[in-house]
Amino acid sequence: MANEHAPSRDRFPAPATWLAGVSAAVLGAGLGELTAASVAPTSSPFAAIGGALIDAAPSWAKDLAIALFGTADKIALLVGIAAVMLVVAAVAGWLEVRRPPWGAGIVAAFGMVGAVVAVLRPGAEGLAWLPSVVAGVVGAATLWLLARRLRGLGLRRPAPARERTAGIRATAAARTDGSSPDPRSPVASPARAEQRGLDRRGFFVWSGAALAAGVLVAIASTARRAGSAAVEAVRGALRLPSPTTPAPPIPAGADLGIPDLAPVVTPNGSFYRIDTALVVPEIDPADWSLRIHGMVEQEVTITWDELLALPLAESDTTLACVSNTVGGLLIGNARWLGHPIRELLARARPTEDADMVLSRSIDGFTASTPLEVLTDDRPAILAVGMNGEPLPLEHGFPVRMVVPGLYGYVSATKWVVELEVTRFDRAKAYWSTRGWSERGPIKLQSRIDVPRRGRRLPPGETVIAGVAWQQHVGIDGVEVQIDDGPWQPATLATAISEDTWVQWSLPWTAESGAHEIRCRAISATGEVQTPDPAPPAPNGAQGLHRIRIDVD
Ligand SMILES: Nc1nc2c(c(=O)[nH]1)N[C@H]1C(S)=C(S)[C@@H](COP(=O)(O)O)O[C@H]1N2
Ligand SMILES: [Mo]
Repeated sequence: MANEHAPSRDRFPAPATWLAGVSAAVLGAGLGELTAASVAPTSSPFAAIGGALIDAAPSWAKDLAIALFGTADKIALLVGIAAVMLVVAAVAGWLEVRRPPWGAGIVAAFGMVGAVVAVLRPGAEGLAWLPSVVAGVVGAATLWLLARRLRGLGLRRPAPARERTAGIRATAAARTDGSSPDPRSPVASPARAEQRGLDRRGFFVWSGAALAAGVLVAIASTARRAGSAAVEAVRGALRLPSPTTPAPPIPAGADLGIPDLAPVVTPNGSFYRIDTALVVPEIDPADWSLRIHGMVEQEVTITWDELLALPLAESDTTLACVSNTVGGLLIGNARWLGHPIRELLARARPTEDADMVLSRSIDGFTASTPLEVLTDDRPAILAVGMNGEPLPLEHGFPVRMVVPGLYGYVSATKWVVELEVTRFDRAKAYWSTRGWSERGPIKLQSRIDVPRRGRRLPPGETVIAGVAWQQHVGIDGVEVQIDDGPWQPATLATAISEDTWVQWSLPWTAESGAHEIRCRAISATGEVQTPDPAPPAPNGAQGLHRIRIDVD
């Protein structure tokens, strides 16, 4: 190497220290993921810290994440955490070389914080602390070794005496064979130089190996998790009983079959998913039970087998997320199979003064649903089936709530394990403590799906079409306005029920030029959708959906 005999001060490239930090952290994180995959799936260092961040995030941050990344918000969060981790790791590497043992200390401290956070997560496994401890210990030890190698290369800037003494003391205390010469002494002989070249290569080989091993182990453990999804296998083998009360077939005229128009029944694979769970809870139905307690005369606990033995009814209900913006896609319609919550509450006999049911999922999420909504005649159910199959894992397997008329955050608890009968003035649900309205009836809304926004159209005969909804109220009409023209009534498709959205369409002779199209719904009670815009927080977006279209 050309500069082998140059003064040593510049031979110590900062990137080498960063590499030491990053390699050590990646190896630690990889082994942490492996440990998690083996003993505590929801407690990987990433999942624990990410989950805590999601819970700690203010609601504007949640809005922003959903606005920016939609249903990819969780991936964005994990990428963000990884990026921060890499920066911290690089800094730790730099520190460990210059001020041992601060760098290794930082890595170890990160692991310990991860362990504490993991243990405190709702639904944490017994060994929740282990993956983060493994990550911290492996990361710190690896960094200590790599940094010692780097320092051993004598590549350090000549340090002020005080710091140097401290460094020597730390190294001396750590070294086991006192025989090796102080490697930081200035190098003069060619043999020594050659030796240093080897050492330097050794450093890069070891760092690279740690980095590669960490990445490989992380990938392998993710694959292992997916491959070992025992609950997915249980779900696959499951045959749900046929409904005691089947729903009538979807009416022939319910789906207009227009390309690009949302199908009236949303396939499970394209059903929107919104929740706070970084790792989807895996509940074996055999271990599932639901406890109804609180302001009741009789506590009730029901197991999976008991639930399946009860009468199961099919119902069509459109779920909508309160974070859905005007024109947004966080809404879907499915045929659910389940048992009325009303019946189970009747067994528990809520006391006179109760007015709310706080449902809780296995991962600690809660929703506050008015007691009256769960006891009136609507199909508010404990659902086990979705579009003819057991609930997909990410939609709440094995049991979730489905309640027509309310946004999901106050009604649609997935992986539900507890119903606490209580009062609105005594308990607050997950999103209500974060600034969202404690009650969330769905607002009257409509959306234009066709023509697709931003698409160029040839002039001539075409069709405008979309969906409209106000669950448990129903839709009586949709009107469309093109540019400054009059509001024209669209034709409604046959509604499945008042609990579902309905498709609508209007023929249109498109003329060349730019056009703006707006729509508004009219509810079964005669309410006309308001043009006054409002953002999703705190109780649902409102305003008119409008699209701009260029006709050639
Ligand atoms: N356990 C749990 N259930 C939950 C949530 C959650 O974060 N955790 N989110 C709710 C919200 S905000 C919505 S909109 C619906 C979405 O249901 P889906 O993902 O099946 O579409 O689930 C609800 N149930
Ligand atoms: Mo939601």
